[in-house]
Amino acid sequence: MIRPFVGFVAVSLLIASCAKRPPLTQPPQAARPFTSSIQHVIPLPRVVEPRAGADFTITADTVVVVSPGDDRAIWIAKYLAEVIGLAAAPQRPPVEVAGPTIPPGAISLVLGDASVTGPEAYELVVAHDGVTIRASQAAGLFYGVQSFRQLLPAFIEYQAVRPDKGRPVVAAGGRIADHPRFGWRGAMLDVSRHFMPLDDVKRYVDLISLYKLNRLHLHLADDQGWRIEITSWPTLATHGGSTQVGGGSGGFYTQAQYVDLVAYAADRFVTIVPEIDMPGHTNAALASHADLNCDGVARELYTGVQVGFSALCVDKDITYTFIDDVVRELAALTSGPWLHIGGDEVRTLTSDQYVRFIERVQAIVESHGKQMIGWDEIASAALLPTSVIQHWRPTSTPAEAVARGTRVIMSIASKTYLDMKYESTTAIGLSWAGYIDVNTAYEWDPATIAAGVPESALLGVEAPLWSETVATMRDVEFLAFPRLAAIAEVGWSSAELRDWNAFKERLAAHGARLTALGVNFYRSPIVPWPRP
Ligand code: TNX
Repeated sequence: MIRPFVGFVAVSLLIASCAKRPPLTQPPQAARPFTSSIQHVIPLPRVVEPRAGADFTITADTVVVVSPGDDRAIWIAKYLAEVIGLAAAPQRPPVEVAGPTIPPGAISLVLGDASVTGPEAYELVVAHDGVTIRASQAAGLFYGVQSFRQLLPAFIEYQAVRPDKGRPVVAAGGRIADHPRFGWRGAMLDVSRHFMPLDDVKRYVDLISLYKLNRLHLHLADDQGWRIEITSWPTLATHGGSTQVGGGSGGFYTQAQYVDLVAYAADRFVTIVPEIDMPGHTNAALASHADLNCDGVARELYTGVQVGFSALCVDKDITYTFIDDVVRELAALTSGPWLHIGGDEVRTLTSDQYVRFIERVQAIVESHGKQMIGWDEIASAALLPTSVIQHWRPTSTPAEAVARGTRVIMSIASKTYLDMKYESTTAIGLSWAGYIDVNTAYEWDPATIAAGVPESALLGVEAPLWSETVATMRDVEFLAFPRLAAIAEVGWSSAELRDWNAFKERLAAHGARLTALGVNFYRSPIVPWPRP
């Protein structure tokens, strides 16, 4: 009787050790808390009121009840049931559409509660006899669920958790009332320097949505790779996407995959913001189509890490035919209102050529119904009120454009660049904008960091992850976590409530959840992680 079981275990271990990302195993059986403190939610909510004796225990009888008539609310209820998984019972909690009375002991999701104002606001009440999450709009309901998730024990996040361990699954009692400071809370992933398979990008969406981030900006084209299929110019992806930094085989997303990603992210209240960098950072396009070069000669594919050497031929008509085709196709595939055109680090054009180019591209983007975003260099052009600057250079400020009414996404490199090393000995990452340990990513304010860019000019914050040194999802996770949790709090939480010493305690408590999620995070020595 014992032998087949041993064999099964051995085979399971073998499978686990061969898989790219090993399936997560049972958590260690050492004492694990059966709940998480309501004081430890990240990003920090506006109001947190712990209530002693109000803990709620999930049992085999627990149901998730949701307001009728809204597909998104029902989807969120199912998402919550999936998060709870098999931690408390042999089956996931069933999802029921609410009737006139809520059964006692239910987790109840109430959508359309006008008393909870704001598109992303929610109220969460955990009591001994039931849980209620209320919001006026679906995004708020989703964020209420994400906060509730953090009140449950970290072990629910293990994929392999089974109910036969007899562990109670308890949500910490109390009340949270919450809404974000900024509407734009973003992460950027550079899939050009190193290509990231679709499933990795989806995992990133899952992880960022835990922290209530709501934008994923994808850097889809740069010198080293073109990563999105464009049916009217197919060679861009098949040739321009065929390599990456260091000479690997690269890759690209088909339009069907990209549409799937846009929908996957939208379910999690994350808007995909596609970027095609131009007129510089275009070697992959210049290598794919000879016509795009002023001399009519296709460039070689590039696998190094220099910047600033490439530019589209801005005086040729075909350049604008190309841009119109790319923008038209990408706009049609993208549900969100924004399209990012890069515009950074152009070193081979005159400023006149550059400005004329940006203004022409801006008109193309608008003609396809999208709003243009560009890196802060685009501030030298005449921008429409709908266009947005992404501010990244620590030594400059877009104050003049702000004075003319342009709005800004704050991505100042010295605070938000997730590709900077944590400290000098960090194995991967760059350091041109400095070392960024978790406290540096946390202790700054977006509304005072750049002269002449007040809170009223800010859409919000975004943390870019450039991938010159980032080859795998494990690398992505190592550089993003836990700094992205810090940036998420900068974007969501009220400035008056934020405090590094309190945050590092919450983050330390959060380590068990990252571990359970299988995240390869950096155990920064300045965070008091509990001893394993
Ligand atoms: C600057 S930030 C760049 C990128 C690099 C990054 C590396 C920006 C708009 N341009 O091309 O990948 O530095 O940190």
